[in-house]
Amino acid sequence: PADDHRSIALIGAPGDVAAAHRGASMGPEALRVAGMTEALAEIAGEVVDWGNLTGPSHPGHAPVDGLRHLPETATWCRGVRDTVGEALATGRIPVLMGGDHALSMGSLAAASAHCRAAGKPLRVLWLDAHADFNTPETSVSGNLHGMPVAVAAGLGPPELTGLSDATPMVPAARFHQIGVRAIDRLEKRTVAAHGLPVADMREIDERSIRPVMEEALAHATAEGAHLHVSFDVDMLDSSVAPGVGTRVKGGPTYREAQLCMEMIHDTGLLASLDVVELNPAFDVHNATAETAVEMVKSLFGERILSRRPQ
Ligand code: B3U
Ligand code: MN
Ligand code: MN
Repeated sequence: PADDHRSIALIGAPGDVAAAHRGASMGPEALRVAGMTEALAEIAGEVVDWGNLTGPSHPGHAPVDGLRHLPETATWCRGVRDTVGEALATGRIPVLMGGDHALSMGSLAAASAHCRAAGKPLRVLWLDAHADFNTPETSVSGNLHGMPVAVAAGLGPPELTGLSDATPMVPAARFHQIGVRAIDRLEKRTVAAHGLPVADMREIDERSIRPVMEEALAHATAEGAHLHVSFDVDMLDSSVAPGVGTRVKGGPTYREAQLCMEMIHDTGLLASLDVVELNPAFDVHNATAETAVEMVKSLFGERILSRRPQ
């Protein structure tokens, strides 16, 4: 299955209303400048760039009831949900280029609706330095890009949990998080209370990346699931990926992250993808965007050398 060439829809979502720092809105263009379209065309076959969605710009408001820019975030997410849904309905692999990570609530709403209609199990691989499992009660910042996993799991304001007809759109147990090393104090309690499957950096240090990834992917493989990958670029060690709003030390190296991507490709199950939180305002000569494109190439099957199945 690893070699079937499904057509890809590239979807730009230049929204940064849910992030701590402005600038993720420049992400889609920086990824295009770094060669995203050409790379996918070369490796994966047919790619159509659907251009950019539009939505509210960053209002610069303070949080209201523990949430900053809730109506603006919901507007962006509805646009993402509908467009990602259209790509899935027409048999394409949607590649969402953010934008901040709150936009993934839109792609998860779409993936979950698609899977329910098709009777397919959904698994989500969340590659991130953060667990993004805050709620208005636990968040220190009020920023919604720290909350998308909680919202998908049914925790959060109805304006967002209601993006999907089904609540929760994705139960906590159907996530696998890789690379996590920054969780807020109260957020940790929610992660534990809901049994969110997190492979934190200590686990990766102790066991190494390959067995951790094998375990995370085993469930999806056993089920023949629709695998949604949500790639927050800040998952990468901050020395490799400075161009993000919240840099965190101690993440996977370039090679460890490449192995993650290669192993995901080998399952043949990748069915939808987010590339989010790239912030060109913090980048150095677009190097983080280029690194993100190199990761996406491996996700879609680029190999150093071809090899026999292991
Ligand atoms: N957990 C913090 C920081 C954060 C989460 N996601 C990002 N930063 N990119 C928060 O604000 O919720
Ligand atoms: Mn994130
Ligand atoms: Mn993050």
